Amino acid sequence: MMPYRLYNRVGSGGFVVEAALAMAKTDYELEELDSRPSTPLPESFRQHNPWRQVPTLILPDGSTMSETAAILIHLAACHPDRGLGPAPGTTEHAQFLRWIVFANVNVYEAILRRPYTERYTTDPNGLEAVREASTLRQGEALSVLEAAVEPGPFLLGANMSVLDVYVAMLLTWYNGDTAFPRLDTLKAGVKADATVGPIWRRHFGNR
Ligand SMILES: N[C@@H](CCC(=O)N[C@@H](CS)C(=O)NCC(=O)O)C(=O)O
Repeated sequence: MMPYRLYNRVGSGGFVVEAALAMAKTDYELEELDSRPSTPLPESFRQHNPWRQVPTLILPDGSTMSETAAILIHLAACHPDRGLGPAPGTTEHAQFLRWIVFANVNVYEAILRRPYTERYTTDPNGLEAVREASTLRQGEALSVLEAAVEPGPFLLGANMSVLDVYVAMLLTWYNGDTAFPRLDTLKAGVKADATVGPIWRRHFGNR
């Protein structure tokens, strides 16, 4: 079996997949693309992912996975004793799935409308309005996650899972001015984690 191979670039969404691989204590290799966050990837990247996005993960059997939420759920299932997420079939797992998908389709997607605005309108005069709506929608979705941190400090309670690492990353990218004190506490817990903290700092510094 080959090690996992993760295609990403520093400061991009593959951070959370790298963190999950480290939490799984499994072998992995990083393929870091020479590309700035918030810009399209080189056309040649389509050979790895037809949607031309990172994270893209090559599994030990040589098959390819993309889509952050799917990758996180898969890694948690493959490494059940490493604390990536709760056991399938439990109430906690239902919430784990719920919030990972929510973060992906509502928060991550809203964030993307800002750097990639031209994908969301054909009106050259409408770009700024799309960006403003993006920030509002990010805030609305993060408010739902903020309320879901109950009793905390993490989304599923006392134990940090890859869901929290994902939400902390998305919170860091939020560019609005709404305060999310519970999510700030969650993020502080993620950054303080002995395994995830160093990876965080390599991607996001002190943010
Ligand atoms: N739905 C995808 C979104 C991934 C995504 O948007 N990745 C960004 C980097 S954070 C990217 O590859 N952007 C280049 C592009 O979309 O052209 C996921 O959840 O993994």
